[in-house]
Amino acid sequence: MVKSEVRVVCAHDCPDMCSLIAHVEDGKIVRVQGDPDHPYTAGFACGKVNRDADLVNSPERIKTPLKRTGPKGSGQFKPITWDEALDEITSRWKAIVAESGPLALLGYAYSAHQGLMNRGLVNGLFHALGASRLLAGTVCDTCCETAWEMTVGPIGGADPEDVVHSDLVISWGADLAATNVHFWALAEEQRKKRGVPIVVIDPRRTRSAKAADLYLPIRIGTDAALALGIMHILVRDKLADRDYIARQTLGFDKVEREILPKFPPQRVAEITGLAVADIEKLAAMYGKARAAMIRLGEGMTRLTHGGQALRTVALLPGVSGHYAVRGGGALLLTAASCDLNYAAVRRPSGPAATRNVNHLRLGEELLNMKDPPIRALYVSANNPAVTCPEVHKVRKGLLREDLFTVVHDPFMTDTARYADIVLPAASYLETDDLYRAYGAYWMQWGRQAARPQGEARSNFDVAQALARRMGLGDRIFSLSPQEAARELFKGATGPAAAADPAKLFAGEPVHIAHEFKGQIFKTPSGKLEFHSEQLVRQGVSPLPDWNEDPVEVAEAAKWPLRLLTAPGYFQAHTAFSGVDFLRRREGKPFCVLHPTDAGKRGLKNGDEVRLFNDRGAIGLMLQVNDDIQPGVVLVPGQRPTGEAVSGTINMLCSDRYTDMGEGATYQSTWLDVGPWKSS
Ligand SMILES: Nc1nc2c(c(=O)[nH]1)N[C@H]1C(S)=C(S)[C@@H](COP(=O)(O)OP(=O)(O)OC[C@H]3O[C@@H](n4cnc5c(=O)[nH]c(N)nc54)[C@H](O)[C@@H]3O)O[C@H]1N2
Ligand SMILES: Nc1nc2c(c(=O)[nH]1)N[C@H]1C(S)=C(S)[C@@H](COP(=O)(O)OP(=O)(O)OC[C@H]3O[C@@H](n4cnc5c(=O)[nH]c(N)nc54)[C@H](O)[C@@H]3O)O[C@H]1N2
Ligand code: SF4
Ligand SMILES: [Mo]
Repeated sequence: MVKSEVRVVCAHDCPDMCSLIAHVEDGKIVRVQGDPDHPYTAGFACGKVNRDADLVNSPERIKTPLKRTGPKGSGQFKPITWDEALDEITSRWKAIVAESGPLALLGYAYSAHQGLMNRGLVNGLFHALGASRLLAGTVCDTCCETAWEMTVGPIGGADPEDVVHSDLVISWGADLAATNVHFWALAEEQRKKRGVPIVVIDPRRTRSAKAADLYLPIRIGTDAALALGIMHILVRDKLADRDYIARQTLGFDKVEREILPKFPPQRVAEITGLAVADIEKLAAMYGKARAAMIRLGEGMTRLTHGGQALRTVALLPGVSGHYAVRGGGALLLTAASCDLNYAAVRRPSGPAATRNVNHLRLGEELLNMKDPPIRALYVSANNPAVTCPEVHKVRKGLLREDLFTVVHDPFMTDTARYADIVLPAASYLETDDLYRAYGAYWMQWGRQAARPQGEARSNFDVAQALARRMGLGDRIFSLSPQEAARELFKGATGPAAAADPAKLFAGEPVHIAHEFKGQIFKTPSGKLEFHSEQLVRQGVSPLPDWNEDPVEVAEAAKWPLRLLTAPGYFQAHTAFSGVDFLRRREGKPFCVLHPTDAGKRGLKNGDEVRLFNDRGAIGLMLQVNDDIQPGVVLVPGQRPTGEAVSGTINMLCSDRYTDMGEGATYQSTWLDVGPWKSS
């Protein structure tokens, strides 16, 4: 037996970007474990990825290209060869382009493979073709990203490893024990070694909240009010850093005059549902800390006023002055500080602008876009028939007889069932790629550890094959993954540009943190912007504030429960649904109600229940516990329809936009829950 250990990089959509060791026996991956030699991810992988040998070797993987034989959506296919599949795809695309122009094509690819080649080159293909352009990520992080950019600028936040210098850690709208396990481990170590307190602000008593020194069960959508309340107290108690405010920030005087008087602790308590004593306690801890690090989550941004919430919290370290201190400040994302030449892969050629399609409005655009309508859709590393809001519309769009749909995925997903052609995708363990973390300052080359299962091919490989058949002559479509990765360094700046290619391509993790000189602001003023002219131009209030959203108020008057959505521990979206062990660990798709709400409805733990609103009804299992608040229904993750009693949660969520970044508003969903049987 030939045994080997290959150093690889986890490509799942996760801030940590673990370095991993794949154990290979006779060409088969038998085990995946954390790499002990990585300074940050430090030898352990999460509970999901410890099972990634099961993911690659899953009997549910698609082995060959498939062509539809039954009606759309029926899931009836026959195997075909790669040549047949690629010929059919490109001859259909060429005919569509000849009749309707390239705008009739849409590439729909997102983040399930985080590798810069396998993620980027699919976009590069459609960019070069001049197709309609996907505004990718609106289902996920464009709201928080835009809110951060309007406040701090397009630049990374605090280095999570600097938490060794922090004297207070605040996890604000993130369940770190689920979604950022290495930061969580490092923060807990600081608590054990140095007594650094951890505060968690979350409407749900998460694993992280249960382990926290102070837990604030905030009402959904009220974070801006809490942050303004803390600012109010900092000013009142003379804990604001006036020198820092004068030197590094813009517009605080207006906030102090016009906004803060509206947010005394008593009013903040009424809005947030928190006790005045807890608000005072948090403000005192924060104001007296020397270096408080706020880990900002995306949780608070998945609703109508989400941008305003994140922006307001991101302003807090400007009042305390903690942005100047190592171990202080705020961390949302880090990727914007890695200045590689991404255009080489993502935009090799093609028009500067075409026609935009918002990622979360896929259903709407498939049904209603005109001149020309979308006639060909290529989905890669994305499962919109489950993960996109208004799933009914998405599925209706995918049923269009005049739409030619190709899905590239390792598994037969709900989306793939609607395809005309399904292509088997290689997993990250079967591909070469370059990675840079989005929640830490690391970059690493990940080597292919095994040959792809069956006839599976990587995103990179398929994008190149399609490009060549479409007659695109750009060099990037004929380079190897490593040659293509080298293109990213041409014209790159900062620590990533200084990486030694010999070490990098040998698989060594490369640290890409800038030297710490305090948080840099890349806003138009070069300062932290309490007042934002950019927001004025977007028609959004330029100052941080908290107001009720009239649409939410109207919905709340109609329906008794608000949706709370959060990642699953063992099922990250749908990417692990091909692993039987993890499916069983997560359990059948479920929702959670507070005992009061369950009692009122005569429902008990383990019941099958019906969740419904104006958009439709779905069926899930019920768990009853007081980790969530009355008036809320928690639905963790998004799960395929086949696993649930019936349907999937995005059947109940609208495709309305957030206030900033045109992001998704899953949590601006109101509904009711009743017994399943009576429906
Ligand atoms: N209601 C509700 N909906 C949500 C959210 C929520 O909180 N609530 N969260 C949103 C967020 S944050 C996100 S990021 C999205 C995620 O939604 P999606 O981007 O759709 O993510 P996944 O479900 O992970 O699906 C990715 C698909 O990619 C496939 N895949 C994995 N690796 C590869 C590969 O290397 N190549 C190819 N071609 N395919 C691959 C997987 O098998 C899977 O079918 O969902 C969003 N939807
Ligand atoms: N295990 C696992 N890991 C994942 C994922 C996964 O699905 N599973 N998904 C990956 C992806 S694509 C993403 S985008 C990231 C997401 O990661 P993040 O968005 O950074 O944070 P989450 O851990 O999702 O935390 C969301 C938390 O916010 C809370 N929350 C909801 N509404 C509010 C609110 O109004 N205010 C406050 N303060 N809190 C609120 C929720 O209860 C939840 O605990 O995680 C990535 N990592
Ligand atoms: S913690 Fe994140 S990066 Fe690490 S193995 Fe798990 S999913 Fe991958
Ligand atoms: Mo996401």
